Amino acid sequence: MEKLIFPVDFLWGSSTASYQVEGAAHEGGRGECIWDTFSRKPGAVYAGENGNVACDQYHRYEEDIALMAELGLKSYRFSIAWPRIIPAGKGKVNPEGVAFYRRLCEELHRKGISACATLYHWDLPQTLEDAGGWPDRSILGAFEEYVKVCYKELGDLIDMWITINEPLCVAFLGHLHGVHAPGHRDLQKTLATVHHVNMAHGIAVKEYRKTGLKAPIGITWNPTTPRPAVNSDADKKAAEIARAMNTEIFMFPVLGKGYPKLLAQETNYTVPIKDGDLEIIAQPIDFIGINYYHESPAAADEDAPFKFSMKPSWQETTAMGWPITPGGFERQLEWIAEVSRGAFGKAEIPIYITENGCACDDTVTADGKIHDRQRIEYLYQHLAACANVIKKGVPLKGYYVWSLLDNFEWAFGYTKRFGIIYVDFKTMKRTPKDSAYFLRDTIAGYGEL
Ligand code: IFM
Repeated sequence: MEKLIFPVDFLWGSSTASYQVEGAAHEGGRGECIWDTFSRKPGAVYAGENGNVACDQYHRYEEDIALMAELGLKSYRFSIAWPRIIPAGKGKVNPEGVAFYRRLCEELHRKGISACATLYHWDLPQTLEDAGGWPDRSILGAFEEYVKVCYKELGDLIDMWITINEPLCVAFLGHLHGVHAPGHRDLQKTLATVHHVNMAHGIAVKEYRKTGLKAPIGITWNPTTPRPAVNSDADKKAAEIARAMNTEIFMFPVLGKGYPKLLAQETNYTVPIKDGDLEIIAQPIDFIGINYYHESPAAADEDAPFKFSMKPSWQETTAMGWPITPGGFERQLEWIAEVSRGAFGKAEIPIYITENGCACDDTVTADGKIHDRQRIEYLYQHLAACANVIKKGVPLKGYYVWSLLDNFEWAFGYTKRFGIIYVDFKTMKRTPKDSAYFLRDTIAGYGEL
């Protein structure tokens, strides 16, 4: 198959998130977060598992960074745990938490790896949830306080900032479907969360610009851009509603286009906006982060709350049951380049893939290795999609694989392995899978199957 070719300055990285890898949940002065509470709820997480130990990166970050360096990775995307920095959500800053992230970044820099920090990847301090959480507008004051502390304490060490990871999951999985913390099933709370997460992003960027720090700042979305199941007007409309409801509702206000009209027209749903909010949300950003895993077909469905539902696909699936759809990745990236072109008066907004990868049923074979051929093929196909869209003019500047390590996959606990590095959760031994070496070779310019 054709060799993968990327621009010389293409940024290669790997991604993780605090609750999924750090562990040390009750160490270093960290406060409780909503995932600590949610994972104690019977039936919420597979086998009652939790992130108490996870990959123990809190103690093993040097080993993890050494592995990144061996693979030629140039950037590490991690998230800052709000309850490690401000354990009670508001008020007292925890110096031990700050010191941990400073040590992490310093070690990354020593190994020539840049630090890409996500400010919020779902571990909300429990005290703030108790005060109303994301559906309550008072969260915005607390978030502002938290991000200012991060900029002040870590600003000299962070090379790239991401405000929020996947607002869609925060709002819909956590507040409508109840499958993520805090586990609500409430439409009004969901719509309020949509708006407050968008506002939190805008506030984070606005405050960042006041600091004079120069590292780029952006947001990470996981856009749903489905294809219509059937080539009919009804299914084409369903695909548009799905995109409006799951993607444009987050992306368009940030890009200065306001909330998608289709939302109110087709569903009668609105978000709780106050005067001036849209201006706050639409702060100029320096890049767009995209997390892509798969594309599904959408069909009209009068019985569904938003009048669409997702239909089965024919493609081979990963261990998550997600179809492997690199074609959808290309379509999505072209669409994002198109809708973001000209935003904030800029000709184009750089795009980074901040997550892409797949879960496989990996096993260690007798030779001590992990021959994850399906992941290699998945990565090859999705990287080929990236290379193709770059040729077509999409301003794609980098790619972070999800994930560096097998880790705590939220409600699935430790049953879904997304890492390019295998983690034995009993011994914490790390073993690079074949896919890690495939990625190393691709970074070095030898990406071929
Ligand atoms: O593990 C998650 C991550 O936290 C957010 N994006 C999707 C990944 C795989 O489900």
